[in-house]
Amino acid sequence: MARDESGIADPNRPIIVVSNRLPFTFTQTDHGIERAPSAGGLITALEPVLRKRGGTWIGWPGTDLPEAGSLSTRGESYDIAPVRLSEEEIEGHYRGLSNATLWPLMHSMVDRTRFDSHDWASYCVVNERFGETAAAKAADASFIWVHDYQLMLAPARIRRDLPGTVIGFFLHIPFPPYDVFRLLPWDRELLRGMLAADLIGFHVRSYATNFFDCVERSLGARVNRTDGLVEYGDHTTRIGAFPLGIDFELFESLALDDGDSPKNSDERVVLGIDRLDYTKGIPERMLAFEQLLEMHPEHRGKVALLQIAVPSRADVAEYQELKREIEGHVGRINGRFANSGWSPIRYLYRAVDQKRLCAIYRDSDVALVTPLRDGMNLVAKEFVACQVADPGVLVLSKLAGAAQTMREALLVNPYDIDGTAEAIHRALEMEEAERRSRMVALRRREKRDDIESWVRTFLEAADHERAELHPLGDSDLEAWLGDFMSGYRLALFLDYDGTLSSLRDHPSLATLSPAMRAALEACAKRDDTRIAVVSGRALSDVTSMVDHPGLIFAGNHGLEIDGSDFPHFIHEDLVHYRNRAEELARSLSRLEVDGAWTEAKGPTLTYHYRAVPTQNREELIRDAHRIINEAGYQARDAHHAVEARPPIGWDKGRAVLHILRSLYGPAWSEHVRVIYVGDDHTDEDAFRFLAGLAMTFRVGSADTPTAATRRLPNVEAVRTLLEWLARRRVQAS
Ligand code: ADQ
Repeated sequence: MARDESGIADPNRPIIVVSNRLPFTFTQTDHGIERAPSAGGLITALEPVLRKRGGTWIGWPGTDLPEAGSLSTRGESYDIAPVRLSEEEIEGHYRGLSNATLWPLMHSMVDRTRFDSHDWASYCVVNERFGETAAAKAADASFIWVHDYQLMLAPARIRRDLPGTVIGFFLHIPFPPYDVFRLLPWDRELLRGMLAADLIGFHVRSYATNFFDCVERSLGARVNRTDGLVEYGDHTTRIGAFPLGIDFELFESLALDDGDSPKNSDERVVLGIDRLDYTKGIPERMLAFEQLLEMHPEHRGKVALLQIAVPSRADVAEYQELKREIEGHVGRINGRFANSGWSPIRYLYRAVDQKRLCAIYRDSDVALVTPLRDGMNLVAKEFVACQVADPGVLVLSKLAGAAQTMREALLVNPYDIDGTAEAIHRALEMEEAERRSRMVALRRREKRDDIESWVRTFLEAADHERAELHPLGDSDLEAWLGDFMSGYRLALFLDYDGTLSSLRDHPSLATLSPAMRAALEACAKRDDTRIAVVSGRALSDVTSMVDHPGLIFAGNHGLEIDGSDFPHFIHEDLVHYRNRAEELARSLSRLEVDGAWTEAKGPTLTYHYRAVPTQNREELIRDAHRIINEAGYQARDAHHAVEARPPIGWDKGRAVLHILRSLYGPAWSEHVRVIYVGDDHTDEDAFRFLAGLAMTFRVGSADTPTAATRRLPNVEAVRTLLEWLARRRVQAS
């Protein structure tokens, strides 16, 4: 159902765009700050949208300007909000992680990919800044649209400040298969960063499919591929394919203008236009053209390859090397075939203005768009829009996103040099009737699916109630746990607060719901199942809250354990720390202001500040940490609380191991399957300890990382899990 009050898709509504680059590159000159349009597909696509609708574009101005903070829009119908980056950040975030890691990896060019943890640190800092700036500049906006691979963590940062704002994310480059994406040491972080958005768009379905595989297999998220939904923790994200289009009418009208023609007399032109980038397959294209002249000498003297490459990332060594390689091919091929009146390759290393570009598209006989991998590729679409007279032929790489829809093009494998040469030959020989039929179909589609239609479709998809996946059900649990548990007994470990009971203002209010109690009892009745409740509460407290005789209870994060048929355990340092905790409680009592209070739990204690007004919390939390640390305890943050724990290397992980060994002996892992469910970071000790040994679930929000195998959205999902476990077939005793 559309959200009336947000009206995100309203064409008169300004939009907020966040992308790495602003649409203009600014440079400091002797005459002040000068600006030039930025190059590249993202800008070509979005600039006209902002120009028509108005709004704000948040991005890096392309250089570190002393006055960058005061850049004005100067005559544009939208605002510009610059994000400043230091030279070191440009190196780490932009040249490093964005362009030396993500760019090649996302294009499945693994051998070119560099992994450097300093770059990653810089990427995190810069994404933090972009997110912070966007949240501040667009605090009142109902919708923020983040773009591309340089900002994959930004949605999560914006979400922290603006929990209710609709966040969209669009990836302009491919999303690679799971086996490639997981090579990245920070794959999970990036996936989590993106999943904070409400809507994630890719160019084509296969990228969305790869994304589903990654979030499912690397994060353990729950997915519904048919409806395009991913549930991770308590947040659900819509996923969709939104093939980007161009401003068809603009390109068509520029082509209809009488512009300069690149033609020399009746020479036929095969055209290549690209940013100078190794993904675009420019050397391979030249080799294919050379092969054409080799295999079909009738084209010699009659056909030329016009290659126009716009400089890109020219300060990066790899791009300089590519430039030299291309120049080498041009020299060699021209040297080999040229005669006094004809050169086979004309090569221009520069940007061309849009009007001239359109005339070149219009007057070319063949467009050779042969990237080795490309998210979409707008050049193919621009060429089609400009075929207003005698239509040319589009030869298009199968490995460009554009090939998924532009099926009337001659599709080629750019790595197959002979095959591409044959396709060029076929294009040059194609009869007018066939050329026309193919071009009519291509043009009709691009005219219909133009940039406006793309924006509208994306915004309409964003303009929905927050998505929700169907509740966790038997089929999910069967898929996750069926094989894992089959034939084994079960040891089930459950945290209490936030896992078995919802979090409340005061611990005494967090009681078990009747349905949860019934599910727990049904599991506890089974001969093949042992259940331990592992809590930060004092042992007596958690025992009385659950009040079930058949269970094992671990209190104080496992310092004290007791239960039916279980040898009572008390950690050897417990008495010592029980005495010291009284002293600590006295020191903390002076922080018991504004409703804050200290819960004494024997050897540990918890300082609760849930009732304290938000603006007064920071200082109290800092002081609580200090006092706890000075008393020789470890301070750890919990849900609206700071916990003080004895520094004795004992935690929920150790407690779980102790219980498993006591119940099943040292070879416990051969006899029993283990499931652990918890909701806060004290459970992370158990998740880490059990990694690879058990199925672990973290309950609740996904705003912090977890070592758990999977997440569950809420306490209701925990109940569903227990009900499923209670129903499963009885295993050997
Ligand atoms: P790019 O890799 O930049 O974009 P592409 O989609 O082809 O690739 O866009 C290039 C743009 O630059 C086109 O609009 C083209 O007209 C322009 N251009 C190229 N050479 C030029 C020249 N010499 N002079 C002037 N203009 C020139 C990224 C992804 C793509 C995706 C786009 C949009 O890599 O796969 O299609 O974003 O999402």
